[in-house]
Amino acid sequence: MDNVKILAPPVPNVPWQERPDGLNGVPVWRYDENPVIGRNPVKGVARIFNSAVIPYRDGFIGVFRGEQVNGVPHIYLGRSEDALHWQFDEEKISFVDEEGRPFMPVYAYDPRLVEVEGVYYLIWCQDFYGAAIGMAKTTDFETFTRIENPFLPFNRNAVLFPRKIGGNFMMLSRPSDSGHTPFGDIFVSESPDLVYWGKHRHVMGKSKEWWEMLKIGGGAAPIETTEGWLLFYHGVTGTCNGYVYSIGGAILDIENPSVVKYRCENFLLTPQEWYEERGFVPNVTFPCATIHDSESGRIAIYYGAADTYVGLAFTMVDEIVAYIKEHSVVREDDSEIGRR
Ligand code: BMA
Repeated sequence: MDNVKILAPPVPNVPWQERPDGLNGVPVWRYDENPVIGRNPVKGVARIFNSAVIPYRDGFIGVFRGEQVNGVPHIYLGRSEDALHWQFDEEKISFVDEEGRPFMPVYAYDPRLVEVEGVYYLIWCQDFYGAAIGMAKTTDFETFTRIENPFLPFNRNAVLFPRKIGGNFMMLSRPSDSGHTPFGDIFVSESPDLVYWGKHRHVMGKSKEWWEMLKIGGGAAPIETTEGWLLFYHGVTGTCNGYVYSIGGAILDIENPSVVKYRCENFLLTPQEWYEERGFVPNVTFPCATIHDSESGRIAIYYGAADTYVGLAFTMVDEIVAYIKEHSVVREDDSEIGRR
């Protein structure tokens, strides 16, 4: 097996559980005490799911999609020593604009949390004449400064890369409609200053594989490895009873991430456990973050389950990269070699 390395700081306290016997060939396994976040996790919040966590100081911090008891989603801050047991603030995150005036989105969902050069960026979906991407930054998790919306509506799913490439910030996103979008490909855009975004390139589209033939969208922030950017994304299929969201894997070129080096034809995880198949929206596994340790190669994947819970799954960088490469099918329409 290739000796693949994660290129990121070590996180020795990454949550972890050894691989069980009896996997179906895919080197991804669930935490056996899933879900890690259950219903009614904090006063006024009925469900937490599709949420992002990151190492912070001696422990972990995260931004959580909390579905309030009035049904409207907002972002809540949570802290944890072990990334398994979380304490949430009762108040949703309130933002300020760049002049210091209060800003509260009408709604906010599917947050991501990515550190670039010591600044933590939140990216989420909010209202801007329909669903669009919102962004904010913080350095202390006390003041959250909203910055410009990066993209025009409609777009409901965006993920920042954890470092600049060629001097620019890079962001994956999935242009869409304002509803339950029955289409969608992943694009990448770049910006020198997080204000002006351009050089939009196609990364990859829905595929012929049945599990992702409706749409796809970026998931966790890409992990830099010696083989390229390891991306866990969501792939969606439509059935007679609704959408099914699985987790897919791809590896993008380090210097030009619009180029797909490998893309796994098989899903890496698909709804199977009760907390994935049963909930507010059945059959959803939706990755939003990983915690990964460059020393051991361990990767913990955080995913929303059935729009109701947060689940955790594990893999090893060398095993997952080998699996993606072994089962890779890159299509003509993937990468910037497609239409422009
Ligand atoms: C998508 C988003 C996600 C959600 C998924 C399944 O369009 O709204 O937040 O998990 O649908 O309901």
